[in-house]
Amino acid sequence: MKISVIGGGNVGATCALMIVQQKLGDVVLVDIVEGMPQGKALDVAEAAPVNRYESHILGTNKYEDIAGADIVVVTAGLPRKPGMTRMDLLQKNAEIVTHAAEHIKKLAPKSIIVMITNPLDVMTYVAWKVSGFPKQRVVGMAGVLDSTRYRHFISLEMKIAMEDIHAMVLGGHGDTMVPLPRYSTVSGIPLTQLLSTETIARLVDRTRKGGTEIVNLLKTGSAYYAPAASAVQMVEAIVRDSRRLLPASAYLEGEFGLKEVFAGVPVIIGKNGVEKIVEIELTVDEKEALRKSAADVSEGIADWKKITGN
Ligand code: TXD
Repeated sequence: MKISVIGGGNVGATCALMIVQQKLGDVVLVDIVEGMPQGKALDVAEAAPVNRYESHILGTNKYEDIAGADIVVVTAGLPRKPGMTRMDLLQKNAEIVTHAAEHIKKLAPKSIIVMITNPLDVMTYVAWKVSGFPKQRVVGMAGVLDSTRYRHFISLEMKIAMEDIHAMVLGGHGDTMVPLPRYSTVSGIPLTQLLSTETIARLVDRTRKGGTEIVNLLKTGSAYYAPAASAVQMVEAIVRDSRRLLPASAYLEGEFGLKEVFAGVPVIIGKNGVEKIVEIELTVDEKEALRKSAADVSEGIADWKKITGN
């Protein structure tokens, strides 16, 4: 397997490290900053004798090196800077993602794209549109991260092993994400039977603000260990064709009553990318929350179309 990671910043470099550590394939790490991806790749390679992985890792400034990749993880983008509006960030990152997607289309036409760059669901749409790939081969990572954060908070609250906790967080990646306590379980027991409504609401709120909590602590930059681990879990599901059922951003054509938008929904991930969207039953409130969340994404997509005339 050849796995390319576009963007060698915090998330990209951590993804590259985790991919080789988990022996998922050879990695090509691309960034526009001269020397940086080369340096990080060499650093990761130098840990191989101690960590015992044999995968090859190449750091490069040339997109040409992604040729023939099976999977491309896109983390390239700018973080929001002071004074920058959401629209400014959308425009800048859409340019970067467009540039990446054009190269992916040309150089790795059979690959599966795993998007990470924010605003996630809109950028996944941009990558899908620009690459012209079938919808199954473009998927965004957010739900796994939101769910793993939620699982961590449940585990802390209940003092129960994390591996017994499963959680489902749907919707767009952002303040309007939709955690589903009814579908979150501890060894099969619904969370709603184990915790009070108030406690669940508190954990949901912390999950919703999980990204901001880390940003406020770090002062510069945003989270990257859990985001990278989440992206690599999706990469693993593709590489091993393990058909994991995970929440991820997928293109919707009527599922959950939503159309022409990417949003976080339960999907089965395997060697073809999104093998299936699993339509689960939602209450009226949950449906409305998902609709609202997807409406935010649609607005972002409309903004991008306006800017680019697409
Ligand atoms: O849940 C999620 N999807 C997210 C998303 C969780 C965490 C981070 N999330 C977003 O991922 C974040 O808001 C950013 O949009 C991306 C990457 O985050 P990261 O923390 O890795 O940002 P960095 O460290 O600034 O790295 C971005 C790199 C940087 O090294 C740039 O030089 C590079 O992207 N970059 C490029 N690489 C290749 N090609 C082009 N055109 C390019 N432009 C910038």
